Amino acid sequence: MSANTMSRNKENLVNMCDERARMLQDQFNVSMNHVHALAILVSTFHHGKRPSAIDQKTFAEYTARTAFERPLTSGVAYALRVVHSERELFEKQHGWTIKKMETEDQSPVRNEYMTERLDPSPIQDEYAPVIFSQETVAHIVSIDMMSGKEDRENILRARATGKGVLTSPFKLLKSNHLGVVLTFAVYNRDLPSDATPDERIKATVGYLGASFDVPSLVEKLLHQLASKQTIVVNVYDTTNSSYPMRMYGPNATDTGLLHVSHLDFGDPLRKHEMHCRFKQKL
Ligand code: WA2
Repeated sequence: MSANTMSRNKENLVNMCDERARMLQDQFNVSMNHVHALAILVSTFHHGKRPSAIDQKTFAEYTARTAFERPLTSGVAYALRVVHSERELFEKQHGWTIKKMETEDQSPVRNEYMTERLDPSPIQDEYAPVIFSQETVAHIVSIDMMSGKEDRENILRARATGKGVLTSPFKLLKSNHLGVVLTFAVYNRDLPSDATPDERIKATVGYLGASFDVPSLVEKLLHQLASKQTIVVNVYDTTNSSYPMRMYGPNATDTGLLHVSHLDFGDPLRKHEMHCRFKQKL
């Protein structure tokens, strides 16, 4: 192969990869902005009105009709902050008990009655039971999101920072592949941007979260583009550079030329990259 052809191939790979990375990042950013707007909606119409103007039915209808605004998400939900002293009254008012999240190894084959068969959450200082959900993630209603490691870390970081935060990739409930969860805290008042973490934690009333089913949604996005036959795309969480986690794409096969495009999903604590290769050795 001439040096000329090789540099043309390299240039092609760089362009295709950067274009895909930019598309994915843009769609992620758009989705994130709309999840943020949902957090403000809940703050305004659930916590800001007496009686609340939002119930499960309203939330389900509104989130279904605006799903097109959050192209990479598989569902959104709202978890309320409940301290232990309020648990009994909360459970009586809702007519269900706060459930513990089940990890994969504890989970036999589940059906639509899943949450009714989950164990009640053991006693904790506070809980984050899901009270509203988009229909697509109805299976998480009544589950204490603080009882799942990744969700809990997200909740604690979201409320202390006031920013949208991301988990590392993990297997979402009732899903067969890896995804990530995005969380925004909801506060009981409009906090100034320089509020301290302590002020934020005290003012927290709940958590608006979205799940990103990465493999199926990235697949859908890349499918809209030509050249699927030409290049292999992988997406990695490279937060821990010694242990990159593959979020999307096949187990990498080495076909020579590789290009890495940077991805920014808006959470400075997490690092992501897109890796592109030619399918055939050129
Ligand atoms: N949403 C959907 N599937 C999940 C999940 C989740 N978390 N966690 C595990 N599988 C209500 O941050 C608050 C959503 C959590 C928000």
